[in-house]
Amino acid sequence: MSDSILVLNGPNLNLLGTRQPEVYGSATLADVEAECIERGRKLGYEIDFLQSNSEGTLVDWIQEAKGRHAGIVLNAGAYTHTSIALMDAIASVELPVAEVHISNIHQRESFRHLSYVSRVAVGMICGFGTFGYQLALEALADHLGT
Ligand code: CA2
Repeated sequence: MSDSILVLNGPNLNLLGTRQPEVYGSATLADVEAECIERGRKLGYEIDFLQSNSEGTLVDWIQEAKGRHAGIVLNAGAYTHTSIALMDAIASVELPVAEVHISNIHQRESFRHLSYVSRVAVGMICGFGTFGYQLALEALADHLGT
């Protein structure tokens, strides 16, 4: 069993902390990465933290996670609501995925209410700001039995 968790971020999340703080808060993605590394250390997991704006790159990284990581924390950004390709990649990789969203997607526009990722994730956390990444790591570590 690998002792590392992949934290994967989708499109536009590189902009965290620079715009729309009323929706996404003021923490930058680098801040979130540092918090994940620290939380992972406490839980006994190394953290690989990645972001891409490209759907294909995210699919590649999910496929490559097999054998390298014990599980994935995934904020797929807007691809959450559109990407059958990401859903299929998760379904085929046979690793537990904890879905996370900074905002409460169910309080927002109706097009954000559908998540293809939720169909194949173990569970989903949303609405707790960037602290949701810590909650997702805790939940995934518990799921993995540590
Ligand atoms: O709430 C979330 O975490 C989302 O996954 C964020 C996505 C959005 O499309 C999903 O519906 C919900 C958008 C990420 C964009 O991130 C930005 C951060 C700061 C400034 C601009 C965009």
